[in-house]
Amino acid sequence: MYTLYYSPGAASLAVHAALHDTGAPHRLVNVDLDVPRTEDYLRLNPQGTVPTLDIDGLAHRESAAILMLLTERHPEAGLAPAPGAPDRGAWLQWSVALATSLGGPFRLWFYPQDLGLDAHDEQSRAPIRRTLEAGFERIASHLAAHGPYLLGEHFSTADYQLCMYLRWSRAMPKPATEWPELERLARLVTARPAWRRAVGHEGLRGWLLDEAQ
Ligand SMILES: N[C@@H](CCC(=O)N[C@@H](CS)C(=O)NCC(=O)O)C(=O)O
Repeated sequence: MYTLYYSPGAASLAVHAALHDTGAPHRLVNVDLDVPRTEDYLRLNPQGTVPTLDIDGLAHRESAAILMLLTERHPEAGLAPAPGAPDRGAWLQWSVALATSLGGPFRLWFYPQDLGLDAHDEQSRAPIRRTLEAGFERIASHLAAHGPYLLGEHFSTADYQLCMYLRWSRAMPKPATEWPELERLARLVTARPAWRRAVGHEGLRGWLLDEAQ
């Protein structure tokens, strides 16, 4: 049995959507990130972050790793190229690259305390913004040549990761949807029934979903 510890719209969203794709029964626990985590939760996840996916009593952390684990446990869901398939390496590469090149900077964007700051100012925000926009640019160029998904014609969990990060940029000075290839991918991914179910359960509104209907 799966239990997903999540917070609406957080790094748990990609995992939540993938869980719906697997069709596996799962329980959801909403972790309030505005208050200190409980001792019980810190035992599951010492960093106090979401997501945590409990699988039969064993806690798993890190959204990219959990997504990879789900693809391994549910090969029939078709969420990743099978081991040995030609584009398996590209899928592994994107899964890790997105977590580091977008996930890392986004963490600094939303958590200035990670940089020892109480709050961001223009000066502290500028290099993070440049890094994220350079990442969007690189990914958009890739999609222009090889899209519409990261692996071409085939959707994979890496697209869930990317879509989640693109969503996080929606209040940035230059949202990711200003890159047409990124907007196209976001529309494709947010139209998936599993994504829609996840955002519905999390009570999220807007961001392409309403516009796309
Ligand atoms: N690299 C981690 C990042 C997890 C993360 O930072 N989650 C945020 C929400 S998006 C969180 O739990 N923040 C609460 C906190 O740091 O106290 C992952 O992808 O799972």
